[in-house]
Amino acid sequence: MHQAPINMVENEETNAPAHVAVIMDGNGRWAERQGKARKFGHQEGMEAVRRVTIRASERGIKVLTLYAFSTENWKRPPQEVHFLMQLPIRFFDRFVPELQEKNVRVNMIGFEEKVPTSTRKAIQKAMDQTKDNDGMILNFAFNYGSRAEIVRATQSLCERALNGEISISEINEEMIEHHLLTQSIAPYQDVDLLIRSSGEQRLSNFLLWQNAYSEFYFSDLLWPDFTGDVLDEALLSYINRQRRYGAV
Ligand code: V07
Repeated sequence: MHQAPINMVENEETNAPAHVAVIMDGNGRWAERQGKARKFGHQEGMEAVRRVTIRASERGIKVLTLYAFSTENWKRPPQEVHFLMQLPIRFFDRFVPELQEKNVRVNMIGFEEKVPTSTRKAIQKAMDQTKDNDGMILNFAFNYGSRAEIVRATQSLCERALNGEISISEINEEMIEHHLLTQSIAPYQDVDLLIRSSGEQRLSNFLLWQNAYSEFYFSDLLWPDFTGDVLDEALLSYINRQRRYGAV
């Protein structure tokens, strides 16, 4: 079932999602199916990132969060981890001009500590270069893990309480939210639409707090086969669900 593309930018009444988050799954499997090494899947996955980023920005999405590397991915073979760590560098070498052209701002959420300096520098450079863009935020979840994020927020709040800056009974949802990594994409911390590719239907420690009220869209396509039109289908599905709620 293929639905016609939509143009939500021109229609402010459609309740388009502000924050779309994507778990980009299936790169390794895509490569294996073609009898190629996993890194070819990752490389093709990067092209899908480009396609989806452009379409999302054309659709007026405010934040597109992409789950690129989870804290669990360190368990993969060292050479694959090494290859994955190079991908942000390659990504920005190729796509920063296009991101500028589309007025996209780059952001990152994740734990930078273990990320190699060269990778960190490339990400920081891209963030600096695009900091004045006021279009869509392209937010990479890189070395991200949601439980670790919540642990860190808890530690910060406990520290503030011990220092007497806040009282324990004062801690509320807003205060916790303020200490999560997604504070950098305020006021769009909450995910509206979560997409996962390759037929898996799990959250995998991704934005646990922020997905509390999101709609889920699952696609059987492997991530390197994902296109702008598939994103449109997901957006349309989201809008139709919103319409149905609205009708009740
Ligand atoms: C990665 C390509 C897309 C599919 C998922 C796995 C492979 C882009 C990035 C990236 C990350 C941070 C950043 C800029 C770009 C990336 C990893 C893997 C680890 F600031 N694609 N991509 N990072 N793949």
